Amino acid sequence: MKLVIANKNHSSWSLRPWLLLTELGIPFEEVLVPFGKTFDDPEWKRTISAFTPAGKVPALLDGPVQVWESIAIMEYVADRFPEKHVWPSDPAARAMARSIASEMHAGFQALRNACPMNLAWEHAPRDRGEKVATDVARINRIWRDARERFGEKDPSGGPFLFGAFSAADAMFAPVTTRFTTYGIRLDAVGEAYIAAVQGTAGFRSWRMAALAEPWIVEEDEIDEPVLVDHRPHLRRADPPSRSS
Ligand SMILES: N[C@@H](CCC(=O)N[C@@H](CS)C(=O)NCC(=O)O)C(=O)O
Repeated sequence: MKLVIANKNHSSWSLRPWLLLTELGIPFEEVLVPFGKTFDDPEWKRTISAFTPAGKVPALLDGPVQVWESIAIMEYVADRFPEKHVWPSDPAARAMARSIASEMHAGFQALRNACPMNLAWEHAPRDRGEKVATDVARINRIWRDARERFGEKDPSGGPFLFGAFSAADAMFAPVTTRFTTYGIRLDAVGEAYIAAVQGTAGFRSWRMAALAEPWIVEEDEIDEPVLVDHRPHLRRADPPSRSS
């Protein structure tokens, strides 16, 4: 199988299936097509369109089978590798896992727009508006509910939403980085969950590769003072073009 992705520093959708495959120990070949200066760079679109009719990443190629949309990729992997337990085995846990994964896939636009994924920097906390605060509160609530109802009772004893790592964790992994990057604090359950996701071998390896990337995508670099620069070797030529 080949997984087509883009820049690890910026492509939150790419991270989701990549982390799922990596954490579940499913072998795949990574094909990374770096964005141009913007996300709709025509050259990038042309290259990506050879892999997926949707012209976006991620895309999974399995022989003649093409799968796109992160959630469809996860369902394909679940069908293809039933022994890997992409979703929790318990039907009630699985129902919640699919519900919250879908909620993530379709929602939280305010948070996603205001706080683009960027593993390179950390910014000072600040009021990012009511809609962002509503998204943050809902995500914290989801994590708390999943841990209380299922995660804490799972025989695996794992620290993830449903105990053992599942597709639900892969869907929320990029959000954990937004909280870190933008200094957004959660309750104790939320903070422990962020540490668990970011402590996985898969996430640490993704992050290391992201910080070593030589690319800047101006669209996703926000105009705020940088408290911590995890990529000091890479200085942008021009000031950021966008403020949030
Ligand atoms: N709903 C899609 C979103 C995919 C997406 O927007 N990917 C971004 C990269 S993180 C992309 O390809 N952007 C390029 C574009 O929109 O042209 C999914 O779940 O896979």
